Parts: sequence; structure tokens; C-alpha cells
Amino acid sequence: MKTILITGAAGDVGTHLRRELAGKYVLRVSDLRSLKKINKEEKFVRADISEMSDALRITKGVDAIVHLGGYSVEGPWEGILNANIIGCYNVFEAARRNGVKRILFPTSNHATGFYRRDQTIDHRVYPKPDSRYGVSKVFGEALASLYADKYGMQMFCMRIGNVNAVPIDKRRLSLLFTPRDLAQLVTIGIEHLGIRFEIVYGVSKNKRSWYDNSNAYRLGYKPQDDSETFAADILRRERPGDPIAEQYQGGVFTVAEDIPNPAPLPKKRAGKKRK
Ligand code: 15L
Repeated sequence: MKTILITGAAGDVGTHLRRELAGKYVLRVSDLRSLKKINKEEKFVRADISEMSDALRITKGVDAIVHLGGYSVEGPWEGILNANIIGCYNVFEAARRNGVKRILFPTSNHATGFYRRDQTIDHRVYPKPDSRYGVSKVFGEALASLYADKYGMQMFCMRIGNVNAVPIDKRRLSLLFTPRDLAQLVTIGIEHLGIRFEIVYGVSKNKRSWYDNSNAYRLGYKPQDDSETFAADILRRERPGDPIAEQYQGGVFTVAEDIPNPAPLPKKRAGKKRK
């Protein structure tokens, strides 16, 4: 059985993924925070990925990495820089030094959030990030491209919509990514033999999708769910939002300066040099 490292395992996406992948892989789960529950077949390793020494320790001996660690929404620049940019670099570089070939990078719809809602975009469009968080995801995609081309690593970038069993508002009707569809796409990312550098959209087969996800379908992705089942109910409850945010795929990320994140900022380790 393959050993998979999941960073950021305490977050929402990590929690869904750990449940969905249990029994299929040996899971090494890592976070700066404590996990509410550690399943019996999981091994928890606490790590601050803004420290290269931690990144090197947790990536040793795994077959693939699902790198969820870092801010998952907009945040202050210092937090984004440490967790999402330095943290992402450390994880990719530590994987390279430890001989781990494959990384799955959950990027985000916010890497392209300044595309308008009347546009359909595919995996080849130029990024249009809607936030500092979105910029950090574009950085991760660019770093994945570099590590694929320069070091022959296998990099699978999933621009994730919104992971949930049900859509929570009108915008998420276009972005729903159910846990079972997430598990299917991640399994393709781990198992597919032809991956070098790929960008796909992490969304279910939503009728209202803004994405041409043909690259994911080419790799065998067959999503099971469609948010349309919930559309009538969601649209009845929807109230008008910010008129600028409503024009763009990224929604409030296009106007918000600092969306609070439940995750604590990585602590600065005073006096300790980065390696
Ligand atoms: C994301 O990238 C976030 O990680 C998630 O928390 C949601 O905010 C999602 O986008 C979204 O756009 O709904």
C-alpha cells in the first residue's frame, strides 16, 4: 500500500479526504494544529512547514504528497507569505531532496477568480488571482511547473472549487466539489501513470460550472454529483450581495481585504535560522 502524506490535515478538505481515503492508503497526516481525531490507521506528525527542517522530516519516505497546508482563504500578507509561499516552497523542495516524485497541489478557484461569471475557462487560461491568497496559489502552480520541467517531478494541480456535500449559496452552485468527487480526483492524481504537470478543476459535474474541465476528463475523472439538485432551494434563499463581487467567479474574495481564517498564524521562531 502506498504511503501518502497529507499536509494541512486538520482543515475541512483534509478531514473529508482522510475519511474518503481511509483503508486505500497508509496516511501520514500533518498539521501545525492538533487533529480533533486521529484514526487508528493514520500517523500524525506535527509540523510547521514554514521551517525547512520540518518539511524535510515529514516528507521522508512517502510515495506522494497532498499538500493542503497553509491559509485556505484570504489573510494578512505575513501569514500568506509564511504558510503559503515559503511553506509551499519548503514542501516541494523537501520532496525533491527526499526523492518523492509526486505532489498533488490543491490550488483554488481563486487563482482565476477575476474571470467573469459569464466566461467559461479551461486549464490553459492565464491566471487572474482575486486575492493575496489567490496569488499564493498561482505561485504554487508556477513552482509545480518548475519542479516538473527542471526535476522531472509529477505535479498534479487541482483548482478546487468548494468542498462540501451540498452547495451553500448561488456562487457555490458553480463550484461544488463533493467529498466523493474529491476522493476520485485525488486518487487519479496519485495513481495516473501519465502525469508530469497537469492543471485540472476540482469541481463536481455542475450544470452551472464556469469551467471546461476536459483536462480532468481526459485523465479519467467521472464526477458523480451535480449541484443542480439543490439549485431551486438555494436560489429561493439567495439575497443580493456586493455588485462587484457578483460579477466575478471569485465572489467576495475580489473585494475583501482580510477574510478571517480559523487557522492560527505560523509562529515566528525567534532566533532560529531557516535552513
Ligand atoms: C477556497 O479556495 C477556500 O479554500 C475555501 O475555503 C472556499 O472559500 C472556496 O475557495 C470558495 O471559493 O468557496
